[in-house]
Amino acid sequence: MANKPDHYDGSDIQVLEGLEAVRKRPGMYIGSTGPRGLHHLVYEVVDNSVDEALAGYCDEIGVWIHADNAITVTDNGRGIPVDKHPKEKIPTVEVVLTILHAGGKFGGEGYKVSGGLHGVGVSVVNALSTRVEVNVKRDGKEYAIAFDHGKTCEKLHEIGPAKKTGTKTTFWPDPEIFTETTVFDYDTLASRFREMAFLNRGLKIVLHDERVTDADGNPRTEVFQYAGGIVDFVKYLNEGKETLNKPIYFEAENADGTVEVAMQWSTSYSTNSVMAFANNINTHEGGTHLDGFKQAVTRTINEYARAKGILKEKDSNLSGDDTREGLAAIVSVKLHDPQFEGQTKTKLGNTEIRPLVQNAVTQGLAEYLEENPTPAKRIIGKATQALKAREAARKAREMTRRKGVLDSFALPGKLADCSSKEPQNSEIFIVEGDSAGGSAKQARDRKTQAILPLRGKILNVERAGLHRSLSSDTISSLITAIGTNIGDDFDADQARYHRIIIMTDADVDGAHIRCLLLTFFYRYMPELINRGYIYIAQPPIFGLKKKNSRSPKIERYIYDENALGSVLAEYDDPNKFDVQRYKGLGEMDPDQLWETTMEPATRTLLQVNIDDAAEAERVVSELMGDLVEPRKEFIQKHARDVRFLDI
Ligand code: 0RA
Repeated sequence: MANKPDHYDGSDIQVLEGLEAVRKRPGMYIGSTGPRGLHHLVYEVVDNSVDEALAGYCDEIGVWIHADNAITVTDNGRGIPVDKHPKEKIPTVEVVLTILHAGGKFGGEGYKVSGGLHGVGVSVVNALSTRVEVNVKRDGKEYAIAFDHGKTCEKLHEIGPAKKTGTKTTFWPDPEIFTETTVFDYDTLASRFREMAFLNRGLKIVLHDERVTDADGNPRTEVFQYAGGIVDFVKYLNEGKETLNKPIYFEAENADGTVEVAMQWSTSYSTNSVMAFANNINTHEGGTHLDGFKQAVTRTINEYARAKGILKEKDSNLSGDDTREGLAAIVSVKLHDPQFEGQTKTKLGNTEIRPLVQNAVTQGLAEYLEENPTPAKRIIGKATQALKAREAARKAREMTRRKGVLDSFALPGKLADCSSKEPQNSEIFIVEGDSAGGSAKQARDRKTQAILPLRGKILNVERAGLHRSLSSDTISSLITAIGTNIGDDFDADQARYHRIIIMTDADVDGAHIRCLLLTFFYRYMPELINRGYIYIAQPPIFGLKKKNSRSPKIERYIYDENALGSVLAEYDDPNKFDVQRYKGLGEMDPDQLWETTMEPATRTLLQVNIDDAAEAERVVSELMGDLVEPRKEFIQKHARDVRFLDI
């Protein structure tokens, strides 16, 4: 971190307001009270330790998920100050935990590089927890303080001597706030810490899950630490892919901030593996740093290709998409006063950072290409191939358009459209198989629900590439039904439905088709995922029917594979039921399908999001990409639940 403040004590802490407001409107501070908001609590606490690490005072952070779903975060930093706060007249650690916005903002000196999505501080975690305990080791002593629903319940007191320094925070999220769930998801936390460790070279984060123990009773433990930083990040993104060059890395710094870039091309067709971060926050919506990066890559590659005569005078320029096909890249900037804009506040607005990124990339990439002619040739070859494929695909599209296939006036014949023409009120069920499609057509609310049955498997777009995918019947009917088009012509505002619901059987084939569909959306319509338009239907797995009853009535449906036992245990006499296992949607009659899966008032839908785009991208290609070994391995590992997006 630049400009380390040489003096810092309690008086620097800016005191703003109390915690009642946080409990009244938690969503304003942590985004939601759903699972995302719950996990933000952890990030908020960990971010403070990361800042301590980035300031150079801490090199290890520990996180424990306890069996009762409490979380402990430890670090070996300087310890939160315990001296009396000059204005508040209470220990600084108590100010930090009880007064909103009392973070360590160093009044413009240096920059707080992490700071959760909202950068709200640990007092928010305190406000939203039934209990928080903080232990501080400093000045040869260990101190403890505790809070109940945000209020100090045990004043700061000394509990013994201490040789080292550091901070330990334990919190119990309040189930009255997090009404949906207080259960932490290991994978969600692990991905975030992995990302943090990639973005901050050398930083060590150790995650322990005490809910899962081995034969000796040791909790599941994973260490995230990468000596290569973002270079290791792009290697990770490209795992299982055939790469064209060793990762390229460069960094630059000026008064506005720092930029680090790592990039590596592979033979993949993906153009959305470029990830941009600002102060460790994933800027999903892009911004000035990403714009600068893209411009620099496009220009530098075109200039090189022209200079070497690979692009002739008469040839048209390579487009940005051409130069980025198969590119995995991380652009990470750190700046003093990040301006986050956009719908989800994940778009960087600072204009001063654009030239810094642009110059660094132009210089770094041009130098790399000059000095490494062999991989340079492969990279240019890949881009020119992409250009040819793009032109071929455009011709194919024009042909099919002429034939009326991709024409929005000619909707696919198999589509049973809804009567509503308002996308906000319209949804489409993409249904596996004609027979389930038939049931769904009978069951649906024709006003708002459209049905598109898919026959058999859809083409694997990851392996096929755009050109071949477009000539597939299933893919083109999907594109036409949705209405957005793809590629250069893609326009999310043309989506004919704002809920696109994948409805497949609860078996391995169903899971496979779901994967293929998600790959398709991820590759060609990622904006629809970002907008939250893509969902997965949840058909029941079991039905309980009264024994010997002649009525086909199902007493109870069960949606969770693991819940059968516990549901049966709720009944005095579970033997009075026949348990039916639904292998396919086709086994339900239209009424049952409506009641269990389609009726908006009672169904559950899983919303697909790209929160963890890195993992999604990686797994999609591991599962679907060119190399056979990783795919086999993955399918063996995840044979039961082929679930790969954060849903
Ligand atoms: C401000 C000043 C000092 C330490 C910290 C903040 C600090 C905060 C957290 C939160 C979690 N872990 C932390 N570790 C340190 C120390 C100032 C000094 O020693 O002079």
